[in-house]
Amino acid sequence: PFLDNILKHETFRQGKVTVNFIKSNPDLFIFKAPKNRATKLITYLGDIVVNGNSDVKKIDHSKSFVKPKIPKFDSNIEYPQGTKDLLTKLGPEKFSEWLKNEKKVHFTDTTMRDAHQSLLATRMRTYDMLKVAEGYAKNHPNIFSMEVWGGATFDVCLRFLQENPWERLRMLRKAMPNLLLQMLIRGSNGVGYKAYSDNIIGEFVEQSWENGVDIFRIFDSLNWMKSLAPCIEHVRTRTEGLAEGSICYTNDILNPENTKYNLKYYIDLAKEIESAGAHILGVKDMAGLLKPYAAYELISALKSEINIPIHLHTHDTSSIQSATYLKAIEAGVDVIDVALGGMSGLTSQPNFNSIVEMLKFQDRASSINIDSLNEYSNYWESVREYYYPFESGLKSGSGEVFKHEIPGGQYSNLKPQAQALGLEDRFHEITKMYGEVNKLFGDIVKVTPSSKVVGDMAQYLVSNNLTIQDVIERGDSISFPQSVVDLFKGELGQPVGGFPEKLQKLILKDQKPYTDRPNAHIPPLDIDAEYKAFKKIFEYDLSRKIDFTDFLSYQLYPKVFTDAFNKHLKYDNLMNLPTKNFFYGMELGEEIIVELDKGKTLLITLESIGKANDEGFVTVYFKVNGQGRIVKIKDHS
Ligand code: 3PY
Ligand code: ZN
Repeated sequence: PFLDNILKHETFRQGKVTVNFIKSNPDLFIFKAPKNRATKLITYLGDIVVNGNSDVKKIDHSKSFVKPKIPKFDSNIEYPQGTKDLLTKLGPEKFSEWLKNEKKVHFTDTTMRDAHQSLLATRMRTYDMLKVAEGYAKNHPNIFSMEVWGGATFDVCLRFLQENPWERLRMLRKAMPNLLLQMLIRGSNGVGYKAYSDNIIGEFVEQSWENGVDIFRIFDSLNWMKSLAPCIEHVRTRTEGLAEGSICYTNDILNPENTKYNLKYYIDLAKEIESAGAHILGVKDMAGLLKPYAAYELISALKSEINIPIHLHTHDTSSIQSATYLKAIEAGVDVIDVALGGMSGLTSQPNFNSIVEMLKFQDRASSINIDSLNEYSNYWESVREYYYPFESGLKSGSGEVFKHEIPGGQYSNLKPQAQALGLEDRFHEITKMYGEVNKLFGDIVKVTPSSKVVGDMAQYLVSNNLTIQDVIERGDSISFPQSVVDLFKGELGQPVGGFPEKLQKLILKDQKPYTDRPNAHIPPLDIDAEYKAFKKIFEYDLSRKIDFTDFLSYQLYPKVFTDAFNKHLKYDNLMNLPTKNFFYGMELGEEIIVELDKGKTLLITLESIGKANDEGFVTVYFKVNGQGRIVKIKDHS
C-alpha cells in the first residue's frame, strides 16, 4: 500500500519528486481502506484468529475465564451529587478550602489508571471500565476522585489497544458525571517522554479539562520547579479545574546519611508548589519508598507548614504501605490513593476495601458501602484474568524496592522489556543494576521519564556485560543509549544538586549541556497552520472523524498516532469488542455480540478456518447476523 500511495501521489504524478519527497509528505503513510464496518471488524477477528495479537506474546491455552459479574445499579435513577458537583458549585479555591476542613479521610480510586498501569502494563481497555463506571458513580458518590487518565494510558491506548484516549476520557466523563476525574501529567513532558513546546502543553491541559479532567496531578520527573510551575499556571488560567502540584518522594527522610532528600528539602519544595498556585499538594511516592514512620513525620510537617490540602499516593511494592497510610491518616493527610481490592497490592496501590475496613468505627472514617465495594473488587478480580499475559509475575511484596527504588508503574514494564532483550533470566541483575545506576547518576528522582533513562542504562549495562566500574574507567569509549545522553544534556531538566560533572563529560563527549528549561529550546508551535496541515492529511474518511484532540495526540506521538489511525481505517473502532476476543480472537463455533453503535449490534459466529492457499492467504468463515461472510487473511507464520 505504501508503493500504491507513492504512485498515486499528486507530486509523484506531476514528476516533481525531490529527495525530501517521502519526508515532506506524511500523507504517504495513510493507507486508505474503504470497507464497511462489519467487514472491518471480522477482518480484525480473522487476523487475530490466524496470526494472533502481536501484543500477546504467550497464550495459555488451558486458561478459562469467569464472566465478570457487574454489580447491580439502577440505570434510571439520577446520579447522586458528588465531588464534581461541589467543584462546580464552589470553584477551585473554595473547593480546596472545603477539602482542607474535612474531618474524614477521602479516597481516590486509581483502579482505572495507575493500578492497571502498575499491574498489567497499562493494558486495561475502556470496554471493561465502562461496564461498571455508571454503576460505580451511582453506588459510590462519596468517592473523592477517580484517576482515569494520563501517565502511560495515553500512549498505550494508541499504541496497543487501538483506542482513542480522548474518546476514553469522554466516555468515562459521561458515565461518571458526579465524581471528580483525575489525570496524571508529567509537567513539561505532558503525557510523553520528552519536553514539548509550552503552547502545546497549554492546549493539552485545556483540552483535557474540556473533555473531562478535573484534577491535574502535575509532577516533574526531577522535581524541578521550573517544569512544574508553568503547568500549574496552565491549569489555573486555562481551566476551572484543580491543580495538584506534586513532590515526588525518593530516598528516606529518616536516614541520617541522606542529606539531599531530607525533610527540609520536601518542605521547601512543597512551599514553592503552594506559592506557584497549586490548589492541592500531591505527595507522589511512585516507588512506595515512604515508610510508615517517615510518612508520619512528613505529613505532620507539611500540615503545619502549608495551607493547602494534602493528597498522598503510594505503591504497595514492599507490602507495608497500608501502614504508611495509617500513619499518614494519623498525621492528618486529606486524601489517599487506593485501588479496588482485585486490582490492588504489589506494585499497585494499597487495598481500598481493606483500608475502609481499617477505618471503620474511627474518627476519620468515610461512609463507603463496603459490601458494594467488595462486589466491585470481585468484578475487577475476574476482569483481570483476561489480562494475564501482562502480569509482572511478582507474587509477593518485596523489600528490595528500598534498594532499587523502581517505580510501581515501571516495574511491570521492565520485565517484558528484559524479555524482549533476551534477558529474562537476568531480571534481578537488572533491578540491582538499576539501583547502582541511580547512585552513579548522583541519586536522582526516578519517575517517568527519568526512571526510563535509569532503566535503559541498567539494561544496556547488563546486556553488554558492563559494570559501573567500567563506565567510570572507560566511559569515554562507550557510546551510551540516546536517552542517557539526552538526560545528561539537560533535555529533561536539572536534577537536585546538578549532574555529577565527571560522568556528564564521559557521557556527553563533545556535546555541551544546557541548564535552562528544555522547552526554551523548542519554538512554540504555529498551532493554526499545523492544525490545518494535519487536517489536510487525516481528514478525508468519514469513518474516523478528526478533531483538535487528535491533532494533540499527533503532536505528542506522531508515529504512534499515524499507526493507530491506519489500524482504525483497516479495522474500524474496536472499543466495543469484548476483551477476550480483542486479545485472543474467537474459538470455533463461538458466538459474540458486538455493539457497533447504540442499538446497532452484530451477532458474529466463527464458523470455520480454512488452510493457507499458495499465496499464504487463509479463508476465515464467519456468520454475521445470520449471513455467511468470509475474509481472506494473510498468514504471517
Ligand atoms: C507515569 O508518569 O506514568 C507514572 O505513573 C509515574 O508514576
Ligand atoms: Zn503511581
